[in-house]
Amino acid sequence: MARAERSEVLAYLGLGANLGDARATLRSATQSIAALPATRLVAASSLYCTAPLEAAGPDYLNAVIAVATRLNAPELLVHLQQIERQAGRERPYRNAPRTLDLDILLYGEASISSAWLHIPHPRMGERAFVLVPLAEIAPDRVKPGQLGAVGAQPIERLTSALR
Ligand code: A4P
Ligand code: MG
Repeated sequence: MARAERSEVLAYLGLGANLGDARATLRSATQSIAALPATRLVAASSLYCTAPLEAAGPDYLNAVIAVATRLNAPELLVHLQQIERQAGRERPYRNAPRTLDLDILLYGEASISSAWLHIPHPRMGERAFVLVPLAEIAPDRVKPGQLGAVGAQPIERLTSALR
């Protein structure tokens, strides 16, 4: 179907960074995402400082944003990976510190499992750095009990805004 004929889908994106000026990178990435074709920014969580989970290196800054988009999920992923590359993202090993990580957490109600795209993001339900900012902007997308289950993971809401 041609993009203009598609209806908008509400997608939730996880943003993370723990190298370089993470705050500036997340703000700039949010602006770049808002400027993607057929896409508009609907909501942005606060910025959160989080301890690395299953990873080494400095603390992360994390946030979640909501976009309404006519891009399909693979198209959205290609654009997000381009924004990651523009931020200097390198992938030396799994869960390596990174200048920018952009994950599609949810794409409407879609359930997708392909070689290179899994939606909902398979690990989102185990992670305070996803669930806490997601609950801030979309409490209905967090299942009862999930927040309690990740309550021991260190996460601090920052007073400065993402945008
Ligand atoms: N891919 C599959 N599904 C998706 C999706 N829904 N969104 C594929 C985005 N990409 C998806 O991703 C590897 C491949 O996953 C991509 O090529 C894409 O085809 P990547 O970004 O290159 O690698 P990654 O970031 O190491 O993988 P991933 O899955 O994003 O890692 P995780 O599991 O999200 O963990 N601790 C704190 N405090 N904060 C963090 O942000 N992040 C991680 C990364 C670990 N610990 C952290 C944080
Ligand atoms: Mg990623």
